[in-house]
Amino acid sequence: LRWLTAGESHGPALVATLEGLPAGVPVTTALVADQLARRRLGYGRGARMSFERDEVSLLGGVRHGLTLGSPVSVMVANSEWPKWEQVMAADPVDPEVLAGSARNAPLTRPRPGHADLAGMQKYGFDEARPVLERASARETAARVALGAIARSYLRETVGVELVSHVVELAATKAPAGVPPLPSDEERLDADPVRCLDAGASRAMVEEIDRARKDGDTLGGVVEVLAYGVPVGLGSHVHWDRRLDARLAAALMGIQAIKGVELGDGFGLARVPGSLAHDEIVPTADGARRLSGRAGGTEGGLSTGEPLRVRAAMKPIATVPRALATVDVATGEPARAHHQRSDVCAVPAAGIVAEAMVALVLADAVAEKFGGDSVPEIRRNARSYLEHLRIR
Ligand code: EPS
Repeated sequence: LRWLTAGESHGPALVATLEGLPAGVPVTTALVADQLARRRLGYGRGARMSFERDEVSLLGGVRHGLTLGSPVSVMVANSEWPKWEQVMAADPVDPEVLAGSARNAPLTRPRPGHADLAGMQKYGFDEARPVLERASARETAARVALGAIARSYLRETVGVELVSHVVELAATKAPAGVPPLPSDEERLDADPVRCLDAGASRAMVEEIDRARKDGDTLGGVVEVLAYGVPVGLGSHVHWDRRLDARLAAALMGIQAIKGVELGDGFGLARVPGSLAHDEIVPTADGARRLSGRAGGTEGGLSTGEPLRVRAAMKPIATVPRALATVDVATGEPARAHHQRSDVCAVPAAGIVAEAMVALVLADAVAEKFGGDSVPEIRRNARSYLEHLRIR
């Protein structure tokens, strides 16, 4: 599979294209819109989430609710566009009109932690607008749209189901327990911070309230689980074919993600080998692991056990209590620009992480089982699993 997104935060729309899907994957506007609505959930988002709508159109590759095998193209329109029509116009705009626009005021005080400064330096801009428009996490709407399609592909072909939850928010940690199942999705989405532990959820909401009052922002950790992943996705034979490496790159590619763990991740570095690995036992269903510390991959291959990955999001860089910076117009010390921001987008990051994991798994399934139609991929997957030499 190949996929690309384009579009700026305050442009007319985001667009995304996914190429390499077989024919016969169920895809509808509602299926994509449902996932986009999930991404807007979560306590701590800013004003924009409440008044902006994601308007989805499927532009190609789908007919009567099923993919055709041709590239699938999705557009997510910004209902905010009319306010930005001049500032973000693709074609030249009368400089006098722009000069009179408060929205177009040059952003010369780059935010620490954002792409602003390095982006201006690299691309030769004298203000941050041309950088922040694309660096913005608004772009994750396009990925979630593609992730919705990847999820449908995974469900139809090999029966993989995904779920995510928030495991840490700032200093609050949900107690370690049994990880959620896909059937918990509704309950998770109904929780303000997408955390199943009621006590931890309350404490997380309190943290967000406190940060809002203090003019601050918060990060956290999300976990994505995938159930039904067949053994043998990815490979040990080359670094860039390792499934864990591909997952890590995909998750690290989400705005504001600063760390990724597979399974117990960094925790495994702190315990002896006898406590770090998942012991294997024979069962009536074949060889099974007694625990899930590895997170469902060994040597870069999926093991057939549930996949478990975590991503750590830093606090949002648009801090209301603005941080020290340099005004690039004057070279003088200044406070970073700030208009409005989310206090915390960790619950939304879980939905984006699900989408990225779905895209990586869909790609690995397409590579392993080939096929141009859903029935062909199903046959290929069934045949592989029925003929495994070792169960
Ligand atoms: C974002 C900043 C905010 C968020 C935006 C991402 O936008 P604005 O600066 O216009 O208030 O609302 O997120 C979305 C619009 C979205 O759909 O997720 C940022 O700086 O990344």
